[in-house]
Amino acid sequence: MLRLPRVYPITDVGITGLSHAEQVSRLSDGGASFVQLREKNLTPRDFYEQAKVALAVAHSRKVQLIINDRVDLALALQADGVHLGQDDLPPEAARTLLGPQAIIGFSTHTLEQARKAATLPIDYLAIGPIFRTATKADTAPEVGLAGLNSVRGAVGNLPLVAIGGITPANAQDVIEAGADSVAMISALLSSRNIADCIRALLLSLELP
Ligand code: 3NM
Repeated sequence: MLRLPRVYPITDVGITGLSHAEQVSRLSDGGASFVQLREKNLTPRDFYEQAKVALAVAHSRKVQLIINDRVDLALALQADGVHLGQDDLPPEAARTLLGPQAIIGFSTHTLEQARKAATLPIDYLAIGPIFRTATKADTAPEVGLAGLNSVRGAVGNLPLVAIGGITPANAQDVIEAGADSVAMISALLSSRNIADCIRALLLSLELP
């Protein structure tokens, strides 16, 4: 079973003004061992080129790197895995293409979706948005801490990542409500020092 770090950082070029590779480098400086590359604006070709550099940085630092949405890029780059949304290639198809070793994560937004997802060939489930977020447009309604707790109960011991509106101030509550890991974009990437921010978070949320 996949053991995720307590903090699940996701890159965002718009927020940081930094390349994906530079973000991986700073996150790794702060102790990140797992990063998702998320890119919503570049062409597949440009994302491929940027992700290639980011992956070289990640693997030189023993950081696992997964690609948001794009199974083709994950496959072409030999990334560690892919994170899929409800409208991406189905997880079963991604598993067939990427093989048994790849990490496959899957986003859900309701208890019902989470229940269904628990039977799929995935390594972890994401549920969100937990709180209101400005980072992603058109999100589903907020799940809240009580909703997160219900999802935890419904998916057994499948690794569970909470996402959406999570900050250093509420991360502990999110873990206590049942998340194994907290995904963070804006609260982490808009901090003055990304490495210091994730280092402090990892320390404060340490696994038992
Ligand atoms: N997915 P922030 S919410 C990428 O609900 C993403 O599935 C969500 O960014 C979902 O940490 C979200 O800045 C944005 O709130 C998370």
